[in-house]
Amino acid sequence: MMRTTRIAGLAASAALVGLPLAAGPASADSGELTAHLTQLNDSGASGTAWAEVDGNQVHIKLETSGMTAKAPHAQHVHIGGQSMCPDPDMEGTGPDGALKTTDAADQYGMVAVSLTMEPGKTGPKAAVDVPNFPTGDSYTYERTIEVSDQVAQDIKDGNGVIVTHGVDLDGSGTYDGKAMSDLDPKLPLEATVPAACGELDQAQMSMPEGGVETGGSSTGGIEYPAALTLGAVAVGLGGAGFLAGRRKSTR
Ligand SMILES: [Cu+2]
Repeated sequence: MMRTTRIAGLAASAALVGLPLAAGPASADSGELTAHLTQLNDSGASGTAWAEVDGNQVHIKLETSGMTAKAPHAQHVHIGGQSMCPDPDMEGTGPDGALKTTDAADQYGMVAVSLTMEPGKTGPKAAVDVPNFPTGDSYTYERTIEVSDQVAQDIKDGNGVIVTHGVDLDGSGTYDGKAMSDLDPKLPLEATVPAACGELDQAQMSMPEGGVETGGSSTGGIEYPAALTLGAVAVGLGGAGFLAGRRKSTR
C-alpha cells in the first residue's frame, strides 16, 4: 500500500516536469530493447537502434552512419527465422556473392514492420516504399508505430531484427546495375541489399533524449506531432532536397 502510494506520487511528479519514467535500468519485461547494427555486404555501415514497446505502440529510434550517401534506405524490423543477423561475411546469390535480402531470411526472417517516415505505411507491404524512407549516409530516424499484438510481443521478447538496406556495391555513386532486386523487380538490386543488421535485445541502456513520454497529456502523449518529426528528419537529410521532393510529389 505504502509502496503503491509512493510510486503514484513519483509518477505524478514525473508527469509534472515532463520526465520520461523509463529512465532506470531496464528489467527483462520493461519493453525496452536495443540493437547494435553492424555491416553486411562490406557496406561500412553501422548504427544503433532503440525500441520501446507499450501495448501495441512501438517507439523506435535508429541512428546510422556509413550508409550509401544521397540514396534512400529501406529499413525494417524483421521477425522470424532464428531472430539473428547473418554472419557479416556471409556470401549471397547476387553478383560477386552479394547478399540479397532473401538470402538471409533463415537468419532474420521476413519484413514485419517497415520503418518509413510519415506518411508512409508501416506494414510489410511498405517494405520498398522508397519515397518514404530516410536518405543519406548518416541519419536519425524516430517514429511511434502501431503494430499487432503478435508483433508487439515478438519485439518485446527480443525476436526482432533491425535491417537497413541499400548499398552502392559497384561504387558508381548511385543504385544501378543489371541485377534487379529480389524484393521488387523494378528496383536495382543495390537499392535493397542489406547494409546493416542488428538484433533487438532487452535493453542495457535507455533510449536517449527522452523516450516515450508516459504522463501528463490527455492523449497519453505517445504521438509526436507529425510536423515536428518531419522537420527533424528533413534537417537530418539536409533539408532542401527532401522538402523539394515532397513539394513536387504533392503537386
Ligand atoms: Cu529489411
